[in-house]
Amino acid sequence: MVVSLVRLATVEDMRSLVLGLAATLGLTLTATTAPAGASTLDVTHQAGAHRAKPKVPALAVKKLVTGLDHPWDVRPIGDGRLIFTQRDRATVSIWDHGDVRTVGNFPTASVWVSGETGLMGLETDPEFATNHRFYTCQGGTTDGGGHEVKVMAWKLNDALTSITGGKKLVGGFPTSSGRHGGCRLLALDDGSLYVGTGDAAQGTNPENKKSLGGKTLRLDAKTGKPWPKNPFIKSGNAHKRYVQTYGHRNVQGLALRKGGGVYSVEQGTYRDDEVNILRNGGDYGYNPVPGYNESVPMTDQSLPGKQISAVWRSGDPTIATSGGGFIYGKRWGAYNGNLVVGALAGQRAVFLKITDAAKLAKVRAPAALRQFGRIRTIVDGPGSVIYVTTDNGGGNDYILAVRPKR
Ligand SMILES: [Ca+2]
Ligand SMILES: [Ca+2]
Repeated sequence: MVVSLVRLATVEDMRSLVLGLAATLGLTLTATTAPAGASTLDVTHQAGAHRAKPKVPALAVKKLVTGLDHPWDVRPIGDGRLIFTQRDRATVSIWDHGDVRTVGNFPTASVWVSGETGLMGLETDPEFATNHRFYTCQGGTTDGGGHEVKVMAWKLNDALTSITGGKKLVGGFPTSSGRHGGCRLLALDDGSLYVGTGDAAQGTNPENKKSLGGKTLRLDAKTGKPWPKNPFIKSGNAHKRYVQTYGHRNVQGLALRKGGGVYSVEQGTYRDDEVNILRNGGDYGYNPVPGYNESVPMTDQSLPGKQISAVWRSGDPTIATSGGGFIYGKRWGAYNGNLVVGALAGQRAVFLKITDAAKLAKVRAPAALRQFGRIRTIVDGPGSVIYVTTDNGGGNDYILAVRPKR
């Protein structure tokens, strides 16, 4: 048995095993009494001993960058620096130890800014340190004079002061007034780029696999081509080949769990914001027809086929969830491994403990993050820091640096 135990790769595997063993032995261990680093042998030897519960840490919150307007997304780029987008200003900026500089040559005037749409998701290439590539999801104007949401790839110069090249990876995401424009990006080490899109407040988009709206998409970050493992890769329809999951309303969060897949965050109607675990080819059950009928369920199991239930949902009313990220580090204590989700209308950050079987175990919303108004995006930084963007507008937004207090 020991031989099979050592093959277990992840902390989550170990935790569930510890719990399983504890149940077998008649112990009273719970999820919170099995510390992340505990080995199976520890538990066996210390059966009945009291182990310290991971504590819920107090949070230290610092206004790191001020004077922003709808900062939509942010990434750490090494040496304590950050790169971030502002939605309506349609700028890319770099924060370098107190100095903020706007990246030169970014074509701000070409970004279509309307309502919820503008310069939104940003992602750095996994090899950004050497290739200086990053990606944005943004509104744009089509050749025919209409509008679209699209994903662009950019390259920065060595000094990280200016754009030296740009390329459209994929476009043609539907638009209407700018409502439900999505749009979040997540790059994985394997070279794939995930995109979470909005349904443009058009009822037929989410369940229509030939529309890029109300989807998660997956593409090759270098070429912009559909990722070869996509579920409909053999389709004759060019859009459908990009689709990874469908039946979404407005995907504004994508989060990679270490060893445990990719999760999405989307905004509900008047009820049921959702966190979902993405299953290749999965239907997430939003079908607001006829017209744009928002009285339908966020996951309508009465649709043909199987609709995948949410891991977490807000219930009624919604809190308007946007970006989310898993956070890691021993100093986070009971928050270590949580998915942290920003809420706009709810003006908070929701810390979700999710089991390795993708089941919700605990929900917390610490008071320290309830005093900055609307929260857009949560990003795990190096060491024990998370970056949080606010979304209040009026040029008075922040990027917050949040740490567990020692
Ligand atoms: Ca759903
Ligand atoms: Ca069904």
